[in-house]
Amino acid sequence: MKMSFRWYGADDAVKLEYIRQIPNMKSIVTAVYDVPVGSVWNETSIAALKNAVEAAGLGFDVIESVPVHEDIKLGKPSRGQYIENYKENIRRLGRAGVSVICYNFMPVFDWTRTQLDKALPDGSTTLVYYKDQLEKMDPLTGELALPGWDSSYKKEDLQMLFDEYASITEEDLWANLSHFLSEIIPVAEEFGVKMAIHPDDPPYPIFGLPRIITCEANLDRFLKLYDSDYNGLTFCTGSLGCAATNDIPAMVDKYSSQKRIHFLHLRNVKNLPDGSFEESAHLSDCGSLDMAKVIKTLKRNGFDGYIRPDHGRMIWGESGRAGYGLYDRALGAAYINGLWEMA
Ligand SMILES: [Mn+2]
Repeated sequence: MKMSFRWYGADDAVKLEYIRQIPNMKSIVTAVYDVPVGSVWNETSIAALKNAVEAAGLGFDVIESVPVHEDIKLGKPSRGQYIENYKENIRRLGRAGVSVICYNFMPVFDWTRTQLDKALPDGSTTLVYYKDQLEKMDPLTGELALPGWDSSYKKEDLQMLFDEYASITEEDLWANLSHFLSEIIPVAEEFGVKMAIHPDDPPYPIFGLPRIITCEANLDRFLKLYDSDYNGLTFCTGSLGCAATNDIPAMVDKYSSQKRIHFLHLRNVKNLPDGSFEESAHLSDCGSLDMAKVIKTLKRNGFDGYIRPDHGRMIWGESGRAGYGLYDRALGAAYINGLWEMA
């Protein structure tokens, strides 16, 4: 496995120099943020990122994410141009040496939590999803905004998107995803870039919007949509693991033995009886997932892709981007290293 770490670019409070000091750190996971979703990324911006990362002694290998424009997910006639732009991004990133692109196919909202700074008994703070909090939230009134949302949406835009998705069934979403893959995977193959879809987080519909990358049956279906090594997974243990019906070690076993996992997000999650969950420290004992079993399985199956510690808590007085502080993610990396060495 190759250890990696997410970095948000030059204005990230977590410096590349610090990331490099984490033992066994090989690669940076990052993205270009200076153009709107759906646009072609500037080659100069890609080159600047690559230069910064490589100057710090780290690899420029994994992009998270190249976001998918809503018109592609909705299957609108305008998707053609957005798909062409997406292909051009794959070409440009492939030429820059990127080998894995993470993306997701979640309508409108990315990952969703109801609170970003829930205090735990040990004094750390973490991201949580409490069902009773969610029920009081209405994305269209905006009275209670969710933390992970794209705040660039205006209320009118959101209403329009919700209206458009009202007629989109899960089967429509599958068809639109299938079309997208049929267009982009041949380009990914040509340019040596492994596409790695991130599961939906949480892995079930919210606010009446369909979600399909959610469980083993659907991951099987996804991989069959386009049978190529270049059509693979970002296996996120925390996203899939907050549905108690997902057997995470068994799924890791299946998809890593099929060589369809190109990138992993490793984090633990503590599932509560009502379906709510709290992001916990990485250690198995702190949450609901058997992290040691996940690592043992990867090692047994000869996994040689990228792993990054996922969200961490805020500890030791650190402030900044929720989930993306240095300290707890570095502890996560150290823990993963330890499990790997022992496995
Ligand atoms: Mn993830």
